[in-house]
Order: sequence, then structure tokens, then C-alpha cells
Amino acid sequence: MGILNVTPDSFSDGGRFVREPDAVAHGLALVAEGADVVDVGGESTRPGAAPVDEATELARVIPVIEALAPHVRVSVDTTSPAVAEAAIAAGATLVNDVSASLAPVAAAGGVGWVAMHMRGEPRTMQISPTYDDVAVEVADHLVARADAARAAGVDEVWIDPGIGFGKTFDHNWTLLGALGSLCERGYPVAVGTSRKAFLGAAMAAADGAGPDGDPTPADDRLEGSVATAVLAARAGAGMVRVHDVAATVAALGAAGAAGDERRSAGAGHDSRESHPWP
Ligand code: PMM
Repeated sequence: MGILNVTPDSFSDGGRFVREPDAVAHGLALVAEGADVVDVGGESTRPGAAPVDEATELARVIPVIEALAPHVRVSVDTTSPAVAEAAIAAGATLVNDVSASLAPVAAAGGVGWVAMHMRGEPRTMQISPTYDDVAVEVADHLVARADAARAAGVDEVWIDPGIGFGKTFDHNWTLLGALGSLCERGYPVAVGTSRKAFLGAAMAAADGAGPDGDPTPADDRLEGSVATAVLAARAGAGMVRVHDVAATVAALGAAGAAGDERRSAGAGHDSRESHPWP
């Protein structure tokens, strides 16, 4: 899933694709790079972001969805029922819902739904989030929402642990480590780590920065983003939401090539012995 933020203020690509022709061109570029889905969002969900009004959000996303839908599967990243409905009418077939509350809209529209876990709302979610057991609480919450959505008639339901949404950096790493068990809960799993702040801290630490050192800037988090996308896919996630589609597709392909079938189909020898995974 390639990310297309039609916003002036998203944390990484904010402001780059506010003009409709730029947004459409970037969406088509993501398709050319290998995205199966383009996720169009008109409201930033970065920590501290203020909500935008519905008319603004509609004006940002609907023309872009109409232009892209003939070429690729489009999802709409929104928490607004009206925006989701209009996006479906414009050709979106997946509702990417960070509030995990729009299942009725997806059911009525006959489209898929991604239920993401968030604690609180973007304006306040990073103020000391606490959990007893983050992996269990997130999984139980998502499965309850997903079961309700299935019962309400949504056929395609994805669950997403919501990396960075009401979580500390440690929570994010715990959730990534627990993806395998989330994948066993009966729903396909989607994950978004791309360029997020916990990677900025991890990459700076790996570069030798001390605890008070500056994080690696958002635009320089490619390696951490790709590495965690591969980790997620290897743990069983069916969809990764990324800014850098070409690099991610290449890395997933390479990691897949190290996987069982292709690895053991190597030229006359079992390459598992010489190139074990990981
Ligand atoms: N992250 C962001 C926005 N939407 N949707 C899903 N399903 N999962 C995520 O992790 C997620 C999301 C924030 O990232 P952005 O500002 O780069 O879009």
C-alpha cells in the first residue's frame, strides 16, 4: 500500500502533493513502482495534528481518488463517515480507518475495511500512553472490532496495530515483535511503520547517537522503514503501508527469494545451508 497524503501537514510528505495534478502524478508513480493499493488521505494523523473540516478533506481527496481509481485499487484514509461515503462513490474500494469506527460505512458501500488501533485521538494520543500488556490489549480490541464488522456485513476486514498511535517507542517494538501472534487471530494484518519517529530514534542510536542525540530525520529513514516492512511481512502481515514503494517492493522480493520455495529451487544445491534466514 503506497501512501499518498494530500495534506499540507503530514509528518513526512506533508505539503508535497497538495495540488491535485501533483497528487495524481505521485499516485501513478507509486503504481509504477509496484503498489497494489494507493492510500489517499486528506487529514494528517500525525501526533498533535488538528482535525480538518469535512469540506476541506473532501476537496483534497475526491478528485484524486476519481483520477486514480481507474488505474489502481484506491483506499481512503479517513475517520469521517461522509468522506468515506464520497470516496467509495468516487471509486475507492477500501476504507483505511485509523479510528476503527467506519465499519457500517464499509458494509453499506460493499467495500473492504482496515481497522487500525489508536489510543485516544491524534491531538492527545502521545501523552503518556500506558498498557498492562500492549500486544494483548491491541489484539483483543482489534479482533472485537473486526468480529463486529464481519457480523455487520463487511467481507474484507484487515486489522492494523497502529504503530505510533498512542504508543511509546517500546510499545511499537513490542507490537512488531508480536505480529506473528496477531496474524494468528483470524484476520489479515496490515502494518504501517514507514518513516515513523521510533525509527528515527532507532536509526540515530544505531549510528552512535546518545540518548539525547537528534533523531534521524523523517526523510532519511528509508533503511529502517524497509527493514521493518520486511520484518512485518516475514511475520505474516499481508499489507505494508509505505512511502517508499520501489525500495520496499525490491526488499520484499529479495526477502521472499530467501524464503523456502525459491531458496530451495536454487541451481542444484540447497542454498539454505549457505544462506540461512535471517
Ligand atoms: N499511519 C498513518 C496514517 N494512516 N493507516 C494505517 N492503516 N496504519 C498506519 O500505521 C497509519 C495509517 C500515519 O502516517 P502518515 O502520516 O505517513 O500517513
